Parts: sequence; C-alpha cells; structure tokens
Amino acid sequence: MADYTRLWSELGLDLEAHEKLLQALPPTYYDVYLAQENRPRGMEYFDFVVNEIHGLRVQELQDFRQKGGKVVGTFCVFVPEELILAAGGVYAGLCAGIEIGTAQAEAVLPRNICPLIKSFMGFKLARVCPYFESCDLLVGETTCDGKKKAFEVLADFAPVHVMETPQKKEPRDRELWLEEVHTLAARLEDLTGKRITRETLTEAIRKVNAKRRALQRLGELRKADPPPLSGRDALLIYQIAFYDDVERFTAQVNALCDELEERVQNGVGVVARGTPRLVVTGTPMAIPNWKLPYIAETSGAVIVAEELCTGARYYEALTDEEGATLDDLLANVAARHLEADCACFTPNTRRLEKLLEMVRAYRADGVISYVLSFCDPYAVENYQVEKVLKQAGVPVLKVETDYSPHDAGQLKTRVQAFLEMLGAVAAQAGAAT
Ligand code: BJ8
Repeated sequence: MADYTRLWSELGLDLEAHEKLLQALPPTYYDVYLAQENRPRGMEYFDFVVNEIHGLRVQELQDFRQKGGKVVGTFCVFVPEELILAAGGVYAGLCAGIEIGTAQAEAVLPRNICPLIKSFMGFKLARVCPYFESCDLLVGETTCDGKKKAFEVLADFAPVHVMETPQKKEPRDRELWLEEVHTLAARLEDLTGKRITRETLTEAIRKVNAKRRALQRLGELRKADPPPLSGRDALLIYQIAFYDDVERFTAQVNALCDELEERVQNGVGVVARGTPRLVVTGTPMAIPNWKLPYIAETSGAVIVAEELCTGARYYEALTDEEGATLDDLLANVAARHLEADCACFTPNTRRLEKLLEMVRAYRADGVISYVLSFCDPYAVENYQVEKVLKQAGVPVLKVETDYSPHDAGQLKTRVQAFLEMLGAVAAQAGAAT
C-alpha cells in the first residue's frame, strides 16, 4: 500500500493508534485468506481491496468530497443504499468486526454490550477509522435496543440520523416505514443539495439491483459439490459489498462468477467433493471478523451459504424498478427494505422457513447458529432456530462468541466435535440405504 499518512492526518486520525490497527491485520489476512489452496484468480481484486482498505478507497471518498460530494455511513441492511446514490451521495458500511478502542467505547457504553456496537463506537472514539472520519452523515436505526441507544451517544460525536424500524411487518408498520424512507430522502437531499428524482432513483435502483443479482449468481454457484469458492472468500465479498464502488464491485463479482462457472463445469472446487457442507445463520460478521469461518474451514468443513446480513439477507431481495412516479419508486424501496428477516422482528417465522429452504437447496449437512455475545434478539431467537432444525433432522451447533481471539481453541474443539458427529450421522444414513 502507498503512503497515505497525509490523508489520514488530514482526516484527523490518531496516527499512532491507527498504525497499531494496521499492523494487527496483515498476518491474520495471510493465514485466513492467502494461505488457502486453489483459490480462484478472481479473488485477487478482493485481496487488493482489503490491502487498500484504508488507502485507495478512502482516497476516492476524499476526492469525491473535495468535489462537493457527500459520504453517508450506514450500520444495517435496512438503510437503503439506493436513496443515498439517488441523492448524489456515496455509502460506506461502518459495522466493525474487530476489538478496537475498547477503553474509549467502555467509557460511554456498558462493558456487557454487543461487540459490534462496542467496535463501531471504539472506531469512532479512538479516531482510527478513516471511513468514519470521511462521513458527512451517519444513518442509524432502531433495530435492537443496544444500537438504538448507542446512536444517541454517537450523536454527541458526529451528525446522526436515525430511522425508526418497525418490530412487525403489518400494514401499519409498513406505513410507518414508508414515512421513514421519505424522511431519510428529505434529509439526504438537504445534505447533498440535490433532489432525488424519478430518474436518479431509477438509475440507483438499477445499480444496486445489479450488485445484488451478481451476489445472487455467486450464491447459486456455491450450490455445486465441490463448491468453487470457500465460505471465507464469499464472506469477504459480502463484507466489501458494503463499501466498495457499486459498479466496479458488480463487474468484479460477475468476472469472478464467470471463472467459477468454468470451475463448476470442470468439477473444480476449493475442497474435495463430499466435504461436509455448512450453513451459518445468525448475527452479521463485519469486516474483519473471519473467526468462525476460518475455524470451520480449517477443521474440515466448507461453508456453502449464510443466512446472515453479511450473506443472503443482504442480496436475496431486489427492488422493483418500475414506477410511474417518484413516490411509486420510494414505495418500492420501502417495501424491499423491510424484506430482511432480522431477529428484531416479531414474529420472525419467515427467517426459519428460509433457513430450512436454504439447508435443502445447498444440501447442507449441518447448521451453525452464530450469535454475537450480548445480542439478545439472536440469542433468544436461537430457541426457534434449534427447534425447527431439530424437527427437520438437521444437526445444529450454537456458537456464542465475540471478537476476541481467546476462545478460538475452545471453538475449534467444539466445531471439530460437531463435524465428527456429522460424519457419524452420514455414515449411519449410508448404512441405512
Ligand atoms: S438487519 S442483524 S444488520 S440490525 S448483533 S447490533 S442486532 S445486538 S447487527 Fe443487524 Fe440490521 Fe438486524 Fe442485520 Fe444489535 Fe445483535 Fe449487535 Fe446486531
């Protein structure tokens, strides 16, 4: 990576703390990603993006801002990227997946709070994230209590707009949400000084739909046995989707899919045919949280699909591109952005139905139910997840963890025991047929 010290200094980063953060990343990346065998060539672009995570993309955002553009930070898949683009802005996902600025975060938050919340607060307060410092507005949501209250704290340190996300999906909830989408549109117009029109919104919807279609295509290819791509690599792509340039990212995912299609046709995979296949469900894994996929895939399994916001919940639904008026299109955006089946909703039975369908479609041997510590919505909903999976005869392992590396050994032992159990189940099924 080139020397970006001047850029970081202009953004007001704490250069010493930032240097420590950068030094913590590369060896992990080598072990988790670059040491993988038989990776598709198309992953080079995504390696490059990670290598430049605090460099080139940040420079692009700064160049954009210098020309009067506005950057908007987001923390949730409910916040419509389409609206930000239609208002002439650029989005950057700010969820963070590493322990950073813990002391600063714990000065304003309780110690026992979800690591994702603690991490984004730490990034902001320790001044180590060039994306946070590049944002002209942060858009939060009232999904879970922890986030909802954390955005009040964050508002002391940066401009924040909070969207009220409903807890149900009844008609009156949809009305409230549509209003929230209109309010955000107005706030974005104020910020950028540009009107959202039917034309700009149509174009933005098309661009984001194209990105989601490319990710759907990628997801389909992972159904093959052997899968042409590791779960780790797929996760990395989903994480990058939240902050890379939309058109460049889409083109690179499609180029990778071309290569993966060839692999599938030739029976080439990243693991041997018959490797135990896992679906992961639960809380999102923000970059650079690769802990569980790394452990699972270095223990003899391969992850083939994710019922996560860094996974299918991000790309499975598209926004209707047809609308005679701007209001029609805003209604389409609102409808699409209530599709994600987050555990913040009650009831949330569709998540369970989709999970079962995913297990079948991907011919998964088992499921890991992944819960970040102190995340009440997913920890409690795990009861339903385990219940439906057990009823369907699908083995499930619940993993509750945070961003610290300290439980890695214990997690590995549990995942290995789960995989041994899957092997025994498969052997029994084989003997019975
Ligand atoms: S739509 S999953 S991205 S809210 S893990 S902060 S829920 S305590 S991240 Fe999420 Fe949107 Fe839902 Fe998806 Fe709270 Fe749980 Fe932490 Fe969470």
